[in-house]
Amino acid sequence: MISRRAALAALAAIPAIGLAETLRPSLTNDGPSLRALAGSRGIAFGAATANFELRQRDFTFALLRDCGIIVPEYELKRDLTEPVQGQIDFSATDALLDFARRHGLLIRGHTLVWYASNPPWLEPAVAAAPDERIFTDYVRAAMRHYAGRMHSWDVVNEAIQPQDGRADALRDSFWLRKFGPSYIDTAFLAARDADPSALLVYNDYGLEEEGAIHDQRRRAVLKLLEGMIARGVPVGALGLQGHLAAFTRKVDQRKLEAFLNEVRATGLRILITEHDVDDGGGPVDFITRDRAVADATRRFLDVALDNRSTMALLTWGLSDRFLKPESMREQLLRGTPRSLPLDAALQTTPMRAAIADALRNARPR
Ligand code: 9MR
Repeated sequence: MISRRAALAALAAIPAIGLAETLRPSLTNDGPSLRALAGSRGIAFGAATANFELRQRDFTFALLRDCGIIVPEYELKRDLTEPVQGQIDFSATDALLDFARRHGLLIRGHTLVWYASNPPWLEPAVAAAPDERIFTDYVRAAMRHYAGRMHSWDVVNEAIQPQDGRADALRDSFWLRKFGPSYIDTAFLAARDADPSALLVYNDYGLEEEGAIHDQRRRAVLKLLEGMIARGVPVGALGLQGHLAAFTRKVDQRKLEAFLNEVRATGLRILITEHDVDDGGGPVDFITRDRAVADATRRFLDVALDNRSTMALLTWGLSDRFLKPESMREQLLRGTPRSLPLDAALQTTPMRAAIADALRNARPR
């Protein structure tokens, strides 16, 4: 048996490997980083993240390799920033901003006025509010706190929902019920007041799919944006979330292209803000799933990055490591979902290769 002393001596004889080496995810044959590829085309590439993810050093290493921009996945939503009315706390996003500053990354703000992820006190407070200050004060507080430091802001999120049955397809949210359609303009005007140089974004989903409801979504979003521009409301960009599904839904390339051309014609910029691909409904075998996920990304980005108004691409998370399966049965059958550029072990996926190809094919802007 080898003595403890001999074992320690043998260990000591192993050449020291730098910390960075041991933490480095496998990079063999993956080519340039997505950040560099995107940058060479005048596009910012990045991902949503959270403070707890950045405490895992191997993940942080991978993020710093591929990302030039980050966005808080949930730490800048009102349920977390103002759990008690009047006590606003931006410290979680401050920490992300500090991380971004130290590493030379850009950071986006997500999101100010949304129907979801609000503290329980907000909805009754809105119903009882004498005026719009219940959201304009919040918008101003956030925008002033980060004035000059955010790449862009999702001011209003997901205000369209054709299923709610209104002629203008606006979502029947508690904001709309209290203040009427003008709450959207009011939020953008308050945002510009607080930080006149910020790029203000209207962010929504379901704009790339095939099907009648998605035709309605595209029409309604376009009408909303055109109306805002005509009224002098300072919207600067459309945020195209880009949540796709590999097996259950399909990108309509022709309609997406026509829609984005119309958005470009208004003079607005386009940001792909939350791209990921749901691999639900597919087979258990992950090679087939990975291929379908990458195909969906390719079909989407071939069109979305071809539009020269598209200036950023963010995925909704960088690694599958932090995704939760929908149920225990899913977990047992299929393991972790495979939806993002890096898998749970931080190995690159075919989706990352599809993103790299799409960036390579994009014309410089
Ligand atoms: O990914 C986000 C999840 O962690 C949060 O629990 C959830 C509610 O705040 O929001 C998710 O992100 C959503 C985003 O903010 C807006 N578009 C849809 C996203 C995915 O559901």
